[in-house]
Amino acid sequence: MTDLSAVKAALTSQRIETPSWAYGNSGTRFKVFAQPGVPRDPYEKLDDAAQVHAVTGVAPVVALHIPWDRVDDYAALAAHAADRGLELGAVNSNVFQDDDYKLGSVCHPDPAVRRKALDHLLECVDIMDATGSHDLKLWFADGTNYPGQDDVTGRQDRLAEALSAVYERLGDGQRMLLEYKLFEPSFYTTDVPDWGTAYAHCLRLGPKAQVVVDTGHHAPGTNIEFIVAMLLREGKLGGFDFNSRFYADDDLMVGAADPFQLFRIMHEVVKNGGLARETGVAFMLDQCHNIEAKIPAIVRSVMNVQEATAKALLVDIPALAAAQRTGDVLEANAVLMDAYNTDVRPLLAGVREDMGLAPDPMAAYRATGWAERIVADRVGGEQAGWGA
Ligand code: LRH
Ligand code: MN
Ligand code: MN
Repeated sequence: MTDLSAVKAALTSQRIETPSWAYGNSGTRFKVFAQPGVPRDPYEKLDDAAQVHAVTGVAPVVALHIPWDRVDDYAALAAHAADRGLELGAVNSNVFQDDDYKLGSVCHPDPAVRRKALDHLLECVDIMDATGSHDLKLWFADGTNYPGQDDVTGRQDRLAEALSAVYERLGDGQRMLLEYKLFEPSFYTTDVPDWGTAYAHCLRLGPKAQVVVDTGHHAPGTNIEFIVAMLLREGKLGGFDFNSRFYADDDLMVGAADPFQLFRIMHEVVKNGGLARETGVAFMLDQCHNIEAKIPAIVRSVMNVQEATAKALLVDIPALAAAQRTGDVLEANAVLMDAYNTDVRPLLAGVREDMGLAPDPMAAYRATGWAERIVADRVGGEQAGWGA
């Protein structure tokens, strides 16, 4: 038997972090389809994020990406967020969009390029000081395309040197989250390709360094929930970049391609205590809405994470443990599937009503008229987007 009031309390206090770049234009390398009404600057991205939080009640944190969200006054940006009931979350560094980084950033063979990349990472910590952000998210496009192109372990040494310089710069209550990715843009070696490499670096660095699991960054068929369980067990799961994929790093809406996988991941999180705020696991989205309307897509994504979380909370853990103890394979599997097959939408509608919200966030957003207003108001100027 599951304690429904505890389930509801957990769902009410969950915090999902939305990415500033999901509100702007994005596309593939073939075409960016511009959408009318998208934000023209980071302030307007926060205005849109506030709409997502207003109808879901669980998305009060917004991640930044520097330099896409470069502003003159980061304290003013944080104040703009606070005025809207939001806070600024992870600062994502960007050492992948400069000509100098053709052969890498912190792993580049040229010390001058490495210095430039490190200076950017340190600048991101300065920004965290100004915004009150706790997390620095590091993803490196570094790697090689051809066997023999560079020294594999030499690059690891350069990476370790840069990471430790950043680690030393972190203040109290700040941490660095290291994200891995199997391939792309590098096609032969990637310097942080998997959780083992990220974990090895974080372990050497210390407790303020943790691993980020971007669900789109694995080989097809990888058992992501096993990675999640292992990292949680070692106290090294910093958070997620949630999205879904059919092929590679597709950045589609989380829970759209494989809701069962999302449930399995959330089951490991819930079962191993990762939902508790104190563990610091950050539930971030990292998505691009290339062809669908952006704000409703983010609302839908938040709802998908909530649904997977609710199902995971409904797993009858004592019954599962009993079946596991007695080796009752079919019963153990049935307990898990019972939770997964529960329609949790009425439960979540009730949770929202208890929070003073409308039961259906998609309808609530449509009723605000915000979508029409931004199309009318945001004319002129450069529209912000991935890489802009
Ligand atoms: C890399 C990545 C990383 C970047 C983001 C825009 O593929 O997942 O998190 O910062 O995309
Ligand atoms: Mn990511
Ligand atoms: Mn990615």
